[in-house]
Amino acid sequence: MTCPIMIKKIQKKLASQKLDALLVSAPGNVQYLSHFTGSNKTLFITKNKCYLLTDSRYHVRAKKEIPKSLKIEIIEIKNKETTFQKITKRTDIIGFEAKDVTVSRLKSYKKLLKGKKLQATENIVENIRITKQEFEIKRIKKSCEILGKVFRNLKKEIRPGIREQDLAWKVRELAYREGAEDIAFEPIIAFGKNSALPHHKSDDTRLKNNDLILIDIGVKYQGYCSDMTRVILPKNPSEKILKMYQACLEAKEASAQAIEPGIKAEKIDSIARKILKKYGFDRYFTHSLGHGVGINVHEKPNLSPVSKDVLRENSVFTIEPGIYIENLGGIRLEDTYILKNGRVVSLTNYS
Ligand SMILES: [Mn+2]
Repeated sequence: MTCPIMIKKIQKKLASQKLDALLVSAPGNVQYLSHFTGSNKTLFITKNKCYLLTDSRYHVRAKKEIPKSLKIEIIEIKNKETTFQKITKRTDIIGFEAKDVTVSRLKSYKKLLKGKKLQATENIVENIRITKQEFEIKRIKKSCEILGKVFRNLKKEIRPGIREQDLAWKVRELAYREGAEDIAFEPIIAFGKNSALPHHKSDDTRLKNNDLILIDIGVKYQGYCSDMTRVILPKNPSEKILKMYQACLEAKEASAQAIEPGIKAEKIDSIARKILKKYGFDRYFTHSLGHGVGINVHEKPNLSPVSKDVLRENSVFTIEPGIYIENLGGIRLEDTYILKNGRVVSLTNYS
């Protein structure tokens, strides 16, 4: 389960980016490399060493969670100046994660690392995370399995008059009951016209008889997320809603089928967009086709028109075409997929 090889991969990247060390601060990246789940954590990786910096609240927990085999030296910060002086002794050019470091943190890094050259980096760890390891795949599969159970039980709760927020709360309850450690994000439960907002905030809207129901939910299991969206159509849906559903389904299936290892994510996005265009709905598809899923519910690869990412063997990602028409309603169909043995398999295959 442990993987010193991942830290070695980062150390190799240091050389190619002309860095002596990298400060990893994005919580998902630190968790990925160290398995430490506490909230105060920074990794400092040099060409041959790796330190985890945390404070007195987390020191013991870090020792418990970080496998010895990773050879990460855990340092409890008592005095920032002396700690940073000690670990950066043999380094001159130090990379930091530009997408994570705030202006004020950069200011403090500059003060702490006086005399060193600080270099902005992007996606060093994120790009490695695109290819999932076996233990990660197991956890994601389990997370998706729990999500299926949550969805099945949630359907039993649906009845006229229930409020969106009642169902959203039920998702939490069912997730815990089925063995998830948490939900992966605030459940999106949208009735009727509310579904035209891609990320509607579940409110006190009550379910009426001929409402469609959009349910976008995800859970977390041992640190790993799942993500799925279903639309439950009313008994007598309008022609237009049926056509929207059909278009999303076709876009989702065609884009999933086109995936193979090494394909550009941007190309998959364009396949879905072309199908929606055929139906005349392309201008109502206002977000990306999908995103990677792992420690974060949104991570690389990004399946969008401007993405530079590539889908690889053992990538896990969503495909979620949507059509949103104000004052009418919205359809989004989403599954979490894995690219395994050259084939795309849905991990959330629940009807
Ligand atoms: Mn999603």
